[in-house]
Amino acid sequence: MTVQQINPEQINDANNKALQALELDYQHLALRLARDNIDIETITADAQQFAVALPSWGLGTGGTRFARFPGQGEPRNIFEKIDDCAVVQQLARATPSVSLHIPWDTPTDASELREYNSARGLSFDAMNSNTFQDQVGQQHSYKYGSLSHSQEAVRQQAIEHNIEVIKLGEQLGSKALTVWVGDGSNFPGQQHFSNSFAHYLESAGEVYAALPDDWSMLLEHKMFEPAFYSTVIQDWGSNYLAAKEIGERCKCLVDLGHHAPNVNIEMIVSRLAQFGKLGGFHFNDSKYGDDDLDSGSINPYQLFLVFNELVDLQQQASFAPFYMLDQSHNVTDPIESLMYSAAEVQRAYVKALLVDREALTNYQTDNDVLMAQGSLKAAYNLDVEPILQMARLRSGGAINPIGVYRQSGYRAQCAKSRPASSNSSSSGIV
Ligand SMILES: [Mn+2]
Repeated sequence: MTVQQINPEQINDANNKALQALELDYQHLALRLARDNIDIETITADAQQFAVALPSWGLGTGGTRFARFPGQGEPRNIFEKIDDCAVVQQLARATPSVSLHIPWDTPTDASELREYNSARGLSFDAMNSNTFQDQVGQQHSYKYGSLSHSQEAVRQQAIEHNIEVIKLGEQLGSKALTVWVGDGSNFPGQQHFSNSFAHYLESAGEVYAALPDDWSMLLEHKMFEPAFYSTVIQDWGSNYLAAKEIGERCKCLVDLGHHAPNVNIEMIVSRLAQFGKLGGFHFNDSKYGDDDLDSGSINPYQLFLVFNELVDLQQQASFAPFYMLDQSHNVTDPIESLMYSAAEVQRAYVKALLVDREALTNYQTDNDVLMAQGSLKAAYNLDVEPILQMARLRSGGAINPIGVYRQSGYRAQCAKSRPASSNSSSSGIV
């Protein structure tokens, strides 16, 4: 029996009220798609299968390097974070797994945590290590880097941390390690570019050597921050070089916010995938830099274009990258943002499924530029909301997840059962 966070009767009542309108909208869309020889039932079934992992750190209110404004009833430990993830999944039905961040989420008993998670219908996605900040009692500081540090003892400590994360992940049923390091420099001359990259390759290679056979290692690049002059794994080029050097199951992870403004991310997706090195995705949105805004909130067309590449790849070969939301919810209720964002990512996926790929290929071959771009726009401009709603309904979720969530009073209940801790206004970036 799955532990239900929200009363199922409440979901049923709300769904029953919304059902008639949904059925009409769905029938209308089915007729519309049938004119293009698309079977709505196939698309809805695909939408039901779509999954994107939840970041454990996304359940608390985020912050910037200036301040954090705590929300009410924030989760205080990994079990409460899982409770909140279960609410997201129960209502929105696109997020069946949780990605942990170690040591933030280190459990005292791994099997207890695994059981708690699966009792709520969830599994564990990629594990995230953390060598971008110092932990209490740690012997060496990461102030000047971790896996790429100029001193061997620091590198060794960072390697050992990553190996511990793998071991914990094995106990939890995870199948991937995501490695992001903040290593870099703030001044010209501070760091020897090729030496630090060589150190990184050697250290990451040692972590890879400890990887179980059925695991993937995902390297995440980020253009800048916390280092503002140079970053060791700064771009997809450095990432690709590293992943290629380290081993076959070492792949690149693309975070939408980790590129320079206006960079063509969908082309990066295509390039990495073409050479078998696209391993995962962190979804979010941005206006200026690594803003960590909600997926699809600023540039939903870019999200669609990314999925256009992913669907194209999926249809050519077996291709199963790790998908995760990676957002910072500074001014919204994290549960609401995650439900909304999961649906936005799912929406981009569904729209990408509707692209007439045969026609697109022909337009490309004939250099019919207007119709080629028009065939993408035709899919993007369709309103697929009835498909998303029907997918949620059929998977046991809510037609209107945010409406049901607000009605349930879950947050108010948490505000009572989870009093704010004394340091809750401190801390910055999640
Ligand atoms: Mn990320």
